[in-house]
Amino acid sequence: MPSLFDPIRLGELELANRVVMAPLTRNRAGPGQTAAPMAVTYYAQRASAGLIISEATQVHPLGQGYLDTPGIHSREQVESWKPVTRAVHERGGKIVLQLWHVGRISHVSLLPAGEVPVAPSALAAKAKTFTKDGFVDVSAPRALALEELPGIADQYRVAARHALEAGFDGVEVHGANGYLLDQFLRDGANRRTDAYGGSIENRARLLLEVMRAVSDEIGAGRTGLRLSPMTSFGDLGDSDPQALFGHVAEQLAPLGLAYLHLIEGETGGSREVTANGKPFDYQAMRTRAKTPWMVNNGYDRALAIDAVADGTADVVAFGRPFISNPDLPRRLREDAPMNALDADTLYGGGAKGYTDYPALERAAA
Ligand code: 8OZ
Repeated sequence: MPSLFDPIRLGELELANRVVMAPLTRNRAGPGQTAAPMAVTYYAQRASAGLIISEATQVHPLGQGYLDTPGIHSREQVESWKPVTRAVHERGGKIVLQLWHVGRISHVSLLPAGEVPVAPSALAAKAKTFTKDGFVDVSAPRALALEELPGIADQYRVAARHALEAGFDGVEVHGANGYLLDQFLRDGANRRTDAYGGSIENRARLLLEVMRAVSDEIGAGRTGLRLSPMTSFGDLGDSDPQALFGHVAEQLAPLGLAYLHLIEGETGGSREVTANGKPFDYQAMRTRAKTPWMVNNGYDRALAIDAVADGTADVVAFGRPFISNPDLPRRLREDAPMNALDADTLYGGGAKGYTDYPALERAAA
């Protein structure tokens, strides 16, 4: 039986174990939306993960939707990530960059002067974001013109190239949680009447073009994708997630991606969510994807060990447990006690709640 603590190969990515650090937004970027020096320590402390997925990182200035999140579009940003990837590699770890465009989940105060958020359709989400003035309603978006869409795929392509230049082992495209690519997928947010709206095939088109562009640029074996078929994040809604995500999986299969990363259920919430009265059948989607399978959302030690042992998943991503336990793989292996999470230091701030959670030796001393 495979074990959570066994090595595994996902495409071109060789993982020392199957405990993955999930992408975690921490809102601590430096000037110019660079990775701050503090991030070097933070990620290095977590290098014993089989794979680290970086915090969501915008591919373009219009892709930013919250205060102090890092980017990968400027030269300065590329340089700022190099010490991070070097420190993780020096400790034997692997790290991919999560590529993010928030679409309509943004506020004008976070965007270049005179710009408004972009979206498949000019429909505002009932959602809040965090700005320098605290939590505010997201701004009304404009619909992207058909002619702009090749440029969006190109933003991800360039960002993927930048990620490898910065020393990342690959990228994970953020297709989850109600951001731009998810907005295109769902009929609750996508009301377009062109080739990118309407049918499932049309709504999946932008995501698939992005995945082909990124795979073409850096290799599918270095490219993953995160999806959240059942989340209500971002006020999306979809009439038939099973059909939609089954189609996406089937279309991705020939690409040979490194992995698909599934948030099961409600992001950061219940794993038991239904659509049209039925739970989502993740294994049916997996059968069509024929791709290494990463699962996430509320996994504890027993659930993770069982999921890998019975083959339900190839690898398991942990979010909040990795914030408070930098040496999470060891703690899981030894069934050691976990540090408690400080919910007040998740978003923004300094070293407190970021780089000051102790590893096991120090906790025991
Ligand atoms: C928490 C706060 C802000 C953004 C996501 C990138 O949900 C995020 C995010 C999470 O995927």
